[in-house]
Amino acid sequence: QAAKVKANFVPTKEDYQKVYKRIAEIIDDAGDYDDGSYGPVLLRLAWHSSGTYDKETNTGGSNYATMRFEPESKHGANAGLDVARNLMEKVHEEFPWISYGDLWTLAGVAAVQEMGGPKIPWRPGRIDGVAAQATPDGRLPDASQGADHVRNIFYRMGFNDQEIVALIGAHALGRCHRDRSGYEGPWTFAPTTVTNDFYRLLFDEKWVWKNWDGPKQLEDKKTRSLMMLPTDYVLVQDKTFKKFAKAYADNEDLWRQDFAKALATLFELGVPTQQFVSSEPWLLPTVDELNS
Ligand code: CCH
Repeated sequence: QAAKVKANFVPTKEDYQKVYKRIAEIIDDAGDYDDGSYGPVLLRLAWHSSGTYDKETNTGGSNYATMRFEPESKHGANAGLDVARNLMEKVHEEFPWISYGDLWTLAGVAAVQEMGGPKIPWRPGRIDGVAAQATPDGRLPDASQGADHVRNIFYRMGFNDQEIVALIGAHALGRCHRDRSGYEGPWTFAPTTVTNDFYRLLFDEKWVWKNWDGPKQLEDKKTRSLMMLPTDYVLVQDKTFKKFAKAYADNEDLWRQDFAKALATLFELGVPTQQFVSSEPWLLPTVDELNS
């Protein structure tokens, strides 16, 4: 693969912007897939490639893109992310100089920004690693568990309670797939638009356990068309989590700011600072901004 990259080629910010633009086209070109956008599944790929980080051992995170290799690609939590990886493989064929860690996190940034979210500060510098750098199974959260588990997982990455609550608001986007996680359904009525609806619905709707043969999940009593995972529901059961969730339900701008900050941190987990090509992260323009 490296042979395809011209010797001495040093990509500029404009080159990364071209990759962003290509990703944005793919996000929109989803046809009948899910709700008509690849944005949510690309964001999930970026998160799962970063969320393996352990601050004690400084292992995992987005640096080496080890989800390319088995067994990490086969870890239960990553079921269905082959869809996102295959989409990004096509982009990589076109731009073979970009590392997979940069490509996947840039796709997460593009997904959020193109679906109407806040600007996510981002900069390149991740390098392709090898299978031996992959982390063991079990580093990503298990949706069937409670507040202690959620804290253990996210504290291990270095996040606090406020950041945990801000990050999980990403569940305004996308849906659960029976054949991937076992869970089923979307969290909001607008799963391809970045909103604080996840928090608003948590407070405004009455949530009841779904009566079915699948894993324990909640549904909204009124329409029975929306869902919450047990881990989502702890955000209104745990006192500290609830305080932040309420603040985000009441103030969308506050959430957008906190979400952008925490997501930028998440995407840089495990990347040695000296690897970044720029001392400050960039704010990349959206496709709409480029065209206007
Ligand atoms: Fe998530 N998430 N997530 N999640 N997630 C699922 C789907 C998405 C948990 C479990 C699940 C974050 C935190 C958590 C997205 C972004 C983020 C699914 C369904 C499960 C289960 C997968 C399927 O069936 O396809 C748990 C547990 C936690 C924390 O406790 C964080 C943090 C983020 C990003 C910042 C997105 C987006 C999706 C939708 C994917 C799609 O394909 O539509």
